Amino acid sequence: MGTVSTRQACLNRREFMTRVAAAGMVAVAERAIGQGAHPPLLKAALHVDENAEIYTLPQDFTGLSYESAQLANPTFFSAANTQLIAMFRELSPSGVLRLGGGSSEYTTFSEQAPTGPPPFETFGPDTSKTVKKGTVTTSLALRNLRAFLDAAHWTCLYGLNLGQGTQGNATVEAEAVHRILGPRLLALQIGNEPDSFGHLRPAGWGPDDYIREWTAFHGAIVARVPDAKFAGPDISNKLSYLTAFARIAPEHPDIILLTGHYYAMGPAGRPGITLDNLLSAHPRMTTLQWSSVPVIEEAMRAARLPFRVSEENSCWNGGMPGISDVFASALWCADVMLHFASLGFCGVNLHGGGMGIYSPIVGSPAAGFSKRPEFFGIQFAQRFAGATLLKSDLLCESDRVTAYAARRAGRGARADLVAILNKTDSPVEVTLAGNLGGKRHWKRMQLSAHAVDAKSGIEFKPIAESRRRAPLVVAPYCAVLLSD
Ligand code: BDP
Repeated sequence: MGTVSTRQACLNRREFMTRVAAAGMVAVAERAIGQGAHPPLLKAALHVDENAEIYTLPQDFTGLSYESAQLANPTFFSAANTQLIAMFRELSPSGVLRLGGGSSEYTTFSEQAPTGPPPFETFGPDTSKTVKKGTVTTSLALRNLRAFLDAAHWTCLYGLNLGQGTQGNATVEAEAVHRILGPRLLALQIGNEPDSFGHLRPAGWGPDDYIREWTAFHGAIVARVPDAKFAGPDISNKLSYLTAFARIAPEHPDIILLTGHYYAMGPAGRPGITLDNLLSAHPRMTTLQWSSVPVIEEAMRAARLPFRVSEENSCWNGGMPGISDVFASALWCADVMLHFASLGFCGVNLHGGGMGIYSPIVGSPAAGFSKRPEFFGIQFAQRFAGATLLKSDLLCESDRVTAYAARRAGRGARADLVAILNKTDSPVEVTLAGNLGGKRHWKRMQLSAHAVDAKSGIEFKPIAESRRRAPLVVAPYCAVLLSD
């Protein structure tokens, strides 16, 4: 992993001119700053270095995350749930479904289906108030899950219960999951957020204790399922657990992936959980911090493994109404997914389910499903799956304007995919410098809504090409995708 090289610079006008001059983009600067600029119009200049590749996103970059408890209703993830399968496929032709979350510490596995109807039809994001006791996963649920994944062409990152489960039960479950999901199983995870086991373990329990427990579960599972593959540690925020896990990874070639969670803000209800914070360059994070990135990069190096954000969303404790379920969350989601890709992270799973406030898809088989704003943000970022991000410099007066450029496979040497995200309330005029500019004709798609706090009417769709050589203006609270 190299250092982060997609740079978004926040500059005042004078710094902007200096940087632009240093970058040999004086002509661009003259046009961008221009005569008679109106104060509300932000100016930006994008330069892409087509010789500097950052990272190629894998085809399974996009993912969703659901609570393990959802498996207690075996008809939810099943071939009969055709509407949900179609929505998964609209998001990605080959995504990753992660099952885990807080409820995974309360489920047990049984070959025998419990008598009576399932305890619920759907199970949304776990919060401290969720009743989650006694959920049972059966072989029937796993067979239905396999059919669901086959129909969606997705794979599964499957969480086992380390928090409160027994080694014996996890081993039986792992064997069934491995056998039934077959090639649809990407990896098993042992435990959800072990760094937050405070309520489940004695005081002083730490990373070494976690590694000891993990190693015991792992040993028992591979004794029964020698081909099993593993991911972890699925941490909430304490990096010492990631570092400890990365340290033992080389001893276990069956560990194929490092994982951790990210929530931009939280808990829901706390002061400071605002639209403004969500759209800021670096939302005040309560989980992984931006300063965590070097530690994650070091873990990737030590383990020689990729890192996936296996669970993420805008605000933990179930999400914040008016923030996690409005258009701003779509802009945030598209931006953070591409930002994580630019760090070389191999995928992102947006958490949700049920009627979850931050869930990209809500609903149930009986009532039908609908798309929430983040759905469209994911679709925006998904356009980069399989593409190679290139080093890009965006010079702009606001750090809430971001840009990513990539080259898609088999389409020549030039950057042919450019995203510009405007998370401000001003229009931004963007000058495409160097090879990006000139006479090239870009097809344009737009992620937009009638208002930043809109709950419906969110669109990600092609828009008519503007007049040739007209300046590229990205509307307030809007993201544009150019492809040629
Ligand atoms: C995470 C848990 C997940 C919750 C989420 C939240 O893994 O189960 O749904 O927090 O609080 O820590 O929204």
